[in-house]
Amino acid sequence: MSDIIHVLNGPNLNLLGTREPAIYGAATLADVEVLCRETASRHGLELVFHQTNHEGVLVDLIQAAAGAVGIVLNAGAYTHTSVALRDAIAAVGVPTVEVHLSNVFAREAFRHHSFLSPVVRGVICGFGPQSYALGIAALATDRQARA
Ligand code: CA2
Repeated sequence: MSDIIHVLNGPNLNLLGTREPAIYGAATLADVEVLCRETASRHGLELVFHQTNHEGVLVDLIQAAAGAVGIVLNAGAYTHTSVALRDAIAAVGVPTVEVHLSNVFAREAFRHHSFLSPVVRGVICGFGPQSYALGIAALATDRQARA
């Protein structure tokens, strides 16, 4: 196994910090990346960080994470629609934490269902950018427990 954690971001997350601050906060995706890099380095892990607006590219990125310590995935709206992402997570067999900035359960009913939750290691939502840091810490702790 490598020492790498992949943080993958789905559609529209490139807009973070520029619109809808009441829901998603003021931090930009670049700020989230800095937080993830600091958290990974504290746990002695390397970080790969990507954002894409395209479902198939997310499938490719999940497959490319084969052999990694884990994946922290904010699939954005694809969380609620994508069988392809669910199949990719199940197929690659890398422990994956589904993260959301917002508390999806306090929002519209269509955000309460995730196609991904049944095949991930765990879900963290509602803590803003800290959801990502908590996801990285959880994967690092899991890895220690396995060692
Ligand atoms: O809370 C989350 O992290 C979400 O994954 C964000 C998705 C949403 O569809 C999920 O239900 C919950 C939306 C990401 C869109 O991000 C924006 C950021 C700034 C401005 C507009 C959209």
